[in-house]
Amino acid sequence: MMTRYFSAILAFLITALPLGAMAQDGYAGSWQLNMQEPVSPILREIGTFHDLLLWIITVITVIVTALMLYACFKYRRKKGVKAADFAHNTVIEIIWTIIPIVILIVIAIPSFTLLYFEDRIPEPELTIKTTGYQWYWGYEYTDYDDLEFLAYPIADVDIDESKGQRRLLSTDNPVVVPVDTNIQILIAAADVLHAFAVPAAGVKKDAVPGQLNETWMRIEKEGTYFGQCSEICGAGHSYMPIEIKAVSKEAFNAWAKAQGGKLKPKTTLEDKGL
Ligand SMILES: [Cu+2]
Repeated sequence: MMTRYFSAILAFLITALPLGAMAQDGYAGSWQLNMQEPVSPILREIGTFHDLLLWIITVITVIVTALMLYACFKYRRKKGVKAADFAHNTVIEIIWTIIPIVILIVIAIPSFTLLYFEDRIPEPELTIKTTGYQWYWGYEYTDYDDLEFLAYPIADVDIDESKGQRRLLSTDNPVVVPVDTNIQILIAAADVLHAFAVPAAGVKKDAVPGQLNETWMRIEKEGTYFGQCSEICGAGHSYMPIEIKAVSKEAFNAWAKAQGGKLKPKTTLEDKGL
């Protein structure tokens, strides 16, 4: 029974690992094991932190397994050998307290740095407010007058894969954003908890009714990036995808104009006499 279980895992790893290299841009490929290709600084930092943790956990697992195997064989019951009966060893107790503290500090410093890095961008160049509804997303480009829309998934029968559309991921109104721009994302919810998540940009934040959450992204590569609501929010939870189209700044301006979006005059504190 156990052998069959382990050979199933082994078979999965052998098949999955080479295929894992077939990662696609903007969405998870079949059998993909690792994270998506980063297109925003946040996901790159998350990847670096993930690799650090992977090293730490691998080294700990190897050392502990080796130690256990060694102890099992070396101190197994043998004829004529009397077991030692001491119970304490001050030196070893100090060592196994200090080492975990050091490991936790090594993890905590980059972890908190990353949390604050993801939290907000000091000088956003564009702001998009997104609102989660049961079951679709609404978007407002708050720097513009009258640039807001709702985005619903495209029905299975209407999906055209030749146009790059993907089932349960493509929407009728993709969120168009300019590349190389600091985009502040404000996240709200109108009814229940949702979560706004775009894996390729390393973005995932809860949408909470009565609260405005914030995160940011800076997409460095033109393309289409998909995400999904990531907080179980009811019967239609799997039908509220997020589709982001990153285009050049010129193409973005042309799109905003075509949508009827008029840029609001920027107001600074100085303009208000403060
Ligand atoms: Cu939702």
